[in-house]
Amino acid sequence: MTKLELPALPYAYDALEPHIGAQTMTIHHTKHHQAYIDNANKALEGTAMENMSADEIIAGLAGAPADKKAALRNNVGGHVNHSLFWRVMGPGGSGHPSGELSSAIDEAFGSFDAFKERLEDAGKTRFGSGWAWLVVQGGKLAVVSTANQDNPMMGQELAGVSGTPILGIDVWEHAYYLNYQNRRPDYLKAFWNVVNWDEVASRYSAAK
Ligand code: MN3
Repeated sequence: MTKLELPALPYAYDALEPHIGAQTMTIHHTKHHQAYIDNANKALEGTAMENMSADEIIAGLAGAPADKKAALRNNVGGHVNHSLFWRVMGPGGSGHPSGELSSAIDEAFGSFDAFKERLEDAGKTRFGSGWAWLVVQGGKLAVVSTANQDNPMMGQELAGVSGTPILGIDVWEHAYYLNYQNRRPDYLKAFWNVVNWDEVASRYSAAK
């Protein structure tokens, strides 16, 4: 059977300072993400989904056993979401997209600044816990948000939105509380300092 495993963080825990602190990154990666993985592996045990990839599992939740569906949705969702989140961040980013991703953002949203405002709004207006996403939908870019650990790849019926995420912002309090307390908008503004645009661009090329 396949077991889901915690992916190594591609940079040091303090690499995103001062925007996201080392303590937040350490707890988020080794405790929160690990807990999703442990619970996902428990829920997968003995099911026909054991040998599927995490992406396949969340895209195929409709076919999951009824008594496992909620656990798989929350925990494989949490694993997929955080696996993307660590990769689309990094130290020393350029601060802005380039090439065909930059043109696609201008085309979809009018300008890079207008896009940033849209994604920040999606994060601010997500009540409670969830994610703000930049997704590719039918070859075009869109901004959406999901509740809890839902992912646009789960599809319209479950997640309320669809698409392939290429950038995601975790707006659960555990992602920002130690640095920003209740000030989610400040965290969202600071997030732009840690985006790895090369990674987002390569995900865009693969998804479009
Ligand atoms: Mn999280």
